[in-house]
Amino acid sequence: MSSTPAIDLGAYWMPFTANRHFKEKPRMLARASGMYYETPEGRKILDGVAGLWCVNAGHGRREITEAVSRQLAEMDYAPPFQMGHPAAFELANALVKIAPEGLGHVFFTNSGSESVDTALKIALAYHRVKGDAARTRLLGRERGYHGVGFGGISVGGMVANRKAWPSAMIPGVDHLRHTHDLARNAFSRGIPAHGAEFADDLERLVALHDASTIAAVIVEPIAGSTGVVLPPVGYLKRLREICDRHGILLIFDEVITGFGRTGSPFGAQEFGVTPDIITCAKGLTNGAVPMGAVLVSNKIHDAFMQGPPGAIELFHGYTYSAHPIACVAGLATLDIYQREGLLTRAKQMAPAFEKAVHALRGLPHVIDIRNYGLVAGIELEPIAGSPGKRAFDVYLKCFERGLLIRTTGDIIALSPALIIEQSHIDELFGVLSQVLREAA
Ligand code: PXG
Ligand code: PLP
Repeated sequence: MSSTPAIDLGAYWMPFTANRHFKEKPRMLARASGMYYETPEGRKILDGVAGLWCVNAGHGRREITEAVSRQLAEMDYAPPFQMGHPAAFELANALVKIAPEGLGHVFFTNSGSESVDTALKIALAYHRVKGDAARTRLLGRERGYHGVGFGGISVGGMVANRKAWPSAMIPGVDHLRHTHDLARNAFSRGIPAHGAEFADDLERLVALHDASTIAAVIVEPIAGSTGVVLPPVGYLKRLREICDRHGILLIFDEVITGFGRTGSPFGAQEFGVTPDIITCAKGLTNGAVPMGAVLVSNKIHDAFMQGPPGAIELFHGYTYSAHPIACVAGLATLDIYQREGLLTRAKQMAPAFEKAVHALRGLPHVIDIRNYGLVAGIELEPIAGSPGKRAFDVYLKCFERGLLIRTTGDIIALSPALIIEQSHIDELFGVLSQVLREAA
């Protein structure tokens, strides 16, 4: 058990963190294995959120480590523009195999944010190559999170991520209303019954802007970051129908719902709705190496392949697109998912997880509990005048007692690794219910 050597915490500007508060009393992690983190002092922390919704196969997977070290020794880097390396093609093929039918092509990025920017750019360019260049509007949804690029914050619907940059928003964006409806759907188990009609908000925007100006709609099948907002029964199907009626592309942002979180490889399959584009990241490499991907329909891809031979079809890409280290990490990860049946394991574990999370009903300040697959949201009544404080205090107390959760506003989000066993469920909800019981 080594203790932390004194580190100067000044230089590192931490992302999405209360830097000054953190640096007064830092929470450090040093090691990870399976369902647990360990602090530098050797304290075990049960990981209730798969890192940050990404370590779906659990921590410290040897197969990934070995694939990465092998690849580093063999070839550290290869330029992705006008050059290829085998693992890039292999990973694209492996992804297409688990993707919904018809999404036959893959563009690689390094994060969810880059996947979103890429997807939005492909959608705009698609209409242009089709001779429909007036379709320039992008539609997002209130309470959507699509990363932090300028494209992502523009279609995103979280005020804190938008308010500092009003003039930097990309033009022509509008938003559907969100689907959170506590009055009708509180304490739903699985998909909530009410709210398919929220999809008709797309018809309102079509009536306002005219379909001929709208390129694409982007939504998360389940909104994760804003506190686990589930799609009501029939909602996603209705969105798909309205998009089809008006020639609008449908993009599912599956950065969180991808790779087994819902009980299917992608939310698209779980909810029986096929979008034109899927963005993903996180679980693609089990969080071990940064990587994102954009899965694109054959229809869209093929439209780009009509130009003069020898011409570059899409002027877009990153220095680290299809980085060899990320590609082999992705291949090793998909292999683990397949071998261990993890892409559908959430279905098996969901009943026990659901039972445990709904047992928190009735604890102080709990105003809603919702769940699907291996994700759950627990909404607390905010303290008047201090939004977010109640949940953050729960977060701090849980960490002290050996449990890592995630909070957003006054909502607790849980998204454990898909390898979770009943004993971890018992431990997780044992700590959480105790902390909630003590909550002020
Ligand atoms: N889209 C969705 C749906 C996401 O959940 C991104 C895009 C951006 O991915 P990158 O890799 O650029 O972060 C995400 C990321 C949280 C939390 O608090 C969630 C995310 C990121 C950070 C925090 O729940 N999701
Ligand atoms: N800025 C400069 C000056 C660059 O040369 C590049 C890439 O060559 C970038 C930004 C983009 O970096 P990346 O491809 O890693 O996104």
